[in-house]
Amino acid sequence: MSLETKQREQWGSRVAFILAAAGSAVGLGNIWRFPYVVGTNGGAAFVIIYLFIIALIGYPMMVTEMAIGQKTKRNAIGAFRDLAPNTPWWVAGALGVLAGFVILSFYSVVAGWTLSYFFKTLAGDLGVGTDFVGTFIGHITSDWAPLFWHFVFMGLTLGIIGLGVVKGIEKTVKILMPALFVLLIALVGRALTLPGAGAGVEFLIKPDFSKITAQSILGAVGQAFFTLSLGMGCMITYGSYLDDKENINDNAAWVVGLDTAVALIAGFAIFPAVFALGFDPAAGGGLAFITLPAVFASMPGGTIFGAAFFLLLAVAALTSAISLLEVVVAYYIDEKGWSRQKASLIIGTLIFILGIPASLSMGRWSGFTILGYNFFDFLDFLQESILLPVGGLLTAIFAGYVWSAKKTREHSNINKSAIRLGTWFDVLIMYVSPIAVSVVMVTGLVDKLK
Ligand code: ILE
Repeated sequence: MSLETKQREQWGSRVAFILAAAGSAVGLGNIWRFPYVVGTNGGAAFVIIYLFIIALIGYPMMVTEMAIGQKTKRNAIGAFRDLAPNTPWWVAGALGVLAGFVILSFYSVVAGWTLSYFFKTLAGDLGVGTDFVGTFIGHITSDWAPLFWHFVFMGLTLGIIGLGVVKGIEKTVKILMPALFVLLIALVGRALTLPGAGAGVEFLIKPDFSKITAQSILGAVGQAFFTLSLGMGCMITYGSYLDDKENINDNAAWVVGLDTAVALIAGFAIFPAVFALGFDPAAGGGLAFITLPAVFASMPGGTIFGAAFFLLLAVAALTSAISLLEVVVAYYIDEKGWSRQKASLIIGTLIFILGIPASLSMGRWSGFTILGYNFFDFLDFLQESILLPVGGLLTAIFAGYVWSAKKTREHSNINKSAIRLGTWFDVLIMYVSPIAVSVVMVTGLVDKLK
């Protein structure tokens, strides 16, 4: 059914919107990526810089994307068309839709690993004496197992999106988000009571600024966009289902606050355990799949806590994946008049297909490279270095200069809210965000391509 015959869905309540948007933000980015980025960038000093970036760039960009969605009630591309008809600004939204498509294809592969690790841990396959590096490499380089779990994960994602905003997304996040918080708190409790956990806490709260390099600042900006689901159309799309009576400012603060809290709590669940058991905090992307299983294997109650951890990762990934698929599906529903079921099935299947070479590029197809990257890393490079920064930059310029900072601010200030946007918002959206994002993008690209 097209827009003319069917009313656009709306979130059932303010809490539903906050949980859905926080569900989008909180994902592999918080629990898998944040700890390892902190670990490889020296700990507390990086966390402090990251918090500044979240406040100065993350929050204003979150407000902006939600405001664009709420104001226009359109998908990411339609929203820009609506605010600036007959101009090429729709390209900013198109980058978001493309980012949603590309990110989900490899995000689902990683989410599949977490599902598989959940069952492996539960079955006791990751006990003391396991070769954790070998097991991980063996898993991701094999043909069928990762593809099977990628298939299962994409199936869940498209099933939920096929059900719709209220019956699918809202119902799912209302159950899974509270479950996620409970699991996370249980894990922190376990980690902090391990003997020797103090060193991990110290790593997160005692800054050593000599460890900060230009690269770590770039890393912090990239992490902020990824973790807050900015530049990928998610917050525009979710904002488009938000009633006009709802305020943006406080809701955006809740989402940014919850996302940041989960990342920090995940850090407090992981580093105390890593330090208590003498592992390397700078293990990189393998932290969650190599170091942590080793940690779990060597601690009392490890099977249960290990399984809980991977379940937590999978749940967080699912509430993010649905928001990425919704970005693309909403476009086909709004602009092409497709039914929700048709759009979910077709787009979900195409994303699954794009994920196949991403998964196989870890093993059988590792010889195939683009710009020196295997296919998985190429997709990651594409989103991190091009799609998100260019999309984010265009969105900031659009809000600051085309729709105008004043109008963006006035729209966000319409309803009663505890936080009021003042001219400080104009400065952040017109100067701070675009300049910071441009510098990060150019420096990052020069560094990567040299
Ligand atoms: N924000 C989420 C995360 O941190 C997803 C990023 C949507 C692609 O994992």
